[in-house]
Amino acid sequence: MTNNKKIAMVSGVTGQDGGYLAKFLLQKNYRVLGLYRRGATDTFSKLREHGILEQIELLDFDLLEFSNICRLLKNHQPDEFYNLAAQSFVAASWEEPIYTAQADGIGALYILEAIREFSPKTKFYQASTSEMFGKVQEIPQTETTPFYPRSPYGVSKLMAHWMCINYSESFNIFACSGILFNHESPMRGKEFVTRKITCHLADLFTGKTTEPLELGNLNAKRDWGFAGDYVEMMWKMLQHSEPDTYVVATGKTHSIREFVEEAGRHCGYDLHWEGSDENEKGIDKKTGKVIVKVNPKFYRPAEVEILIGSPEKAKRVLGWEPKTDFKTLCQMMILADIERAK
Ligand code: G4F
Repeated sequence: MTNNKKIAMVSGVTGQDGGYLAKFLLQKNYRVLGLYRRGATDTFSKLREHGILEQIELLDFDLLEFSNICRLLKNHQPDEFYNLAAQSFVAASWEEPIYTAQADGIGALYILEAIREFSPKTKFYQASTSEMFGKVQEIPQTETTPFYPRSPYGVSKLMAHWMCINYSESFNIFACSGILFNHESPMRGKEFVTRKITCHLADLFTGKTTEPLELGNLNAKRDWGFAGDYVEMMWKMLQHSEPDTYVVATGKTHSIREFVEEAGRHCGYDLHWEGSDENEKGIDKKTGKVIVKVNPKFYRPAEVEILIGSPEKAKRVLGWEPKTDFKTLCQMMILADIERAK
């Protein structure tokens, strides 16, 4: 019975996390209202690939349009609102700092205000990020680690994170913040480093290109998990008795270099590294071919050198654990891109 179904609103439904979360919620028998920004490129391809496009009710949404957000909350009174919409590419946030602050900081505040005014029973999930830890103050990072964001993106997300806590304490709104560490999948956008790597290696492997893969900082380390595992935590947070903040991570960290090596293995490459800094190259031992080279164009004005999160609270309080390890994730992504390249 449609009427008895819980209603979930998912902003950013056309993105990587939006697709996995919408699929998860449909399996839980929710009515999913998918909010998307008209004119976004590549709009519905991920939802189509998940096979759920027809099951989602799509609604126009813009993080910068307060009147639109108010109307949506007023008209639909959702049980749950998952705010996954954002300018999510860290590197772009130095080029578009003001837009990033408006979308990622003020946008979340608009939703909280609309909830406060028109739909106070709506439970709210905010997609916070390990980028808020930036220049990390302790290892591993937990819910109590002090923040030190290193990009306009990280600073903007930190504003939204604190607004969540503030609205929860001030107005009794059920607002949770999930501090998600990097999470990837075959649906990841190609601007992010993991998918950039697997797409390019798949093109090399299938002969679609002969050009080496160009990357920036190979030494940065990330705690990479699988997006499909992480969306379950978003939902679990909103089912708990109290709103709270949770780190969502695997507790393991790997460098960009290691990701390239691991994905490369599935293409038959055995990489060794020559040179240093911008002269470094990843060369296939068998053929002598240059597979990877560094291009300083991809360096960032301020780098987050290492991220590693502790999922201890997520396990202790909500019984959640990541299921997919680093090697399985690399394999899943490279095999999917080889298939697509063929
Ligand atoms: O894949 P990335 O672009 O992800 P980043 O910056 O860590 O951000 C992602 O994770 C955050 C959670 O921590 C999210 F909040 C955020 O929305 C996004 O999903 O870059 C990862 C690392 C960086 O250190 C970067 O400098 O890879 C390094 N890198 C090296 N070469 C590169 C490249 N990154 C990209 N995108 N492209 C390169 O060529």
